[in-house]
Amino acid sequence: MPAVTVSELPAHPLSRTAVPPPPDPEPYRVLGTGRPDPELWPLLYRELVRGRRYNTQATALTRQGRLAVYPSSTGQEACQVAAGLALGPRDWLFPSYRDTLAAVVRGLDPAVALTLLRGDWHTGHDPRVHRVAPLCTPLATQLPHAVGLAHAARLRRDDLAVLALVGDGGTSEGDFHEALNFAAVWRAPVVFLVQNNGYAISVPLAKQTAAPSIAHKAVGYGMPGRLVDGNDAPAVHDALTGALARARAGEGPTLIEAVTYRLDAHTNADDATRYRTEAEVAAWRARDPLTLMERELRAHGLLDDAGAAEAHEAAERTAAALREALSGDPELTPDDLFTHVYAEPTSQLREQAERLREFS
Ligand SMILES: Cc1ncc(C[n+]2csc(CCOP(=O)(O)OP(=O)(O)O)c2C)c(N)n1
Ligand SMILES: [Mg+2]
Repeated sequence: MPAVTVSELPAHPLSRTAVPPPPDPEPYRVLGTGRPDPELWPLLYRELVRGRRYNTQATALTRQGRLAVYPSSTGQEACQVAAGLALGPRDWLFPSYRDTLAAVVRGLDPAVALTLLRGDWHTGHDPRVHRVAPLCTPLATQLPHAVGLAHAARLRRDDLAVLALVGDGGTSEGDFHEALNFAAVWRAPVVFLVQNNGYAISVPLAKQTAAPSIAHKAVGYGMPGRLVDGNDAPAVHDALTGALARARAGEGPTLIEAVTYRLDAHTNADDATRYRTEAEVAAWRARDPLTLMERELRAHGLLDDAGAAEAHEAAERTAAALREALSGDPELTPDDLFTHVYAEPTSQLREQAERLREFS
């Protein structure tokens, strides 16, 4: 039999119709490009100010023993605020442990949003009412859940989009691959926002991936990849709004990489001076998302001292309400550890519950 070369064989059918465009060569920016939005920008600014205050207050509450742990999004507020505001009322948010602020901007009560981080076993809110999934600590596991919900919505012809948040470190998890692959094949209405803050605790991005950018990974899955300045709130908002509209229109998923920086340590339990220099932090502090937004608003005459003072007063009210809500000890029942594990507790669980009761 004559040898047949691979190119002579009938091609395997592929589901994609078009090769996705290459990702943005440089992070997409709106600030500094002379396109002010007098409605959106002041709103973004007020939420950025409130968000920063929320972060500092929650961190302070960990020092006072009122909160078990707080992974701060200080420095990443542009991503958080843009995520919370870009969603439509029917859309869903799937946050990670660092995305409390996005959930608050989406409408969750600021104190309720901290329920898990206070050490409770439940989220404190009903995900179906708020369309906010529980904050997810196991890295990237929120992504297949987000895709599942998005795919189910599409099958039901439910007109919504899902926004799933993940960190740069989370992109190395198998769940990231499975979620993006499934979403692209089935054109699930989902947007993946990677907040690339340069580190997974102490592990720098260079040790995480050899890809030219995280956005480039999109191409291999057959979806568009966007690279965005993650400290430019209008740019992140714009990229998200476009990708969510695309998802709702049945055009499939998008991967967005937002380049940002966590100005605080990984959590209150981490010492960031052990793995990054003061000079590096100072360089990013100079690109603080709040300062960038405020400078630009003032330059376009969209903010004056009175407006800034008003934003800070509103932020103080949020902080005061948070302090008040967390001023007492939560009422926790140790037995709750076992209550919802299985419909029928196993003999081992019953034994463990018994032992715990002896200690408490
Ligand atoms: C499956 C899993 N492995 C390891 C951890 C421990 N862990 C918690 S946060 C973290 C770093 C994650 O970094 P990144 O995804 O970049 O998010 P960031 O904390 O920077 O927002 C790790 C390894 C975890 N929570 N889940
Ligand atoms: Mg990170």
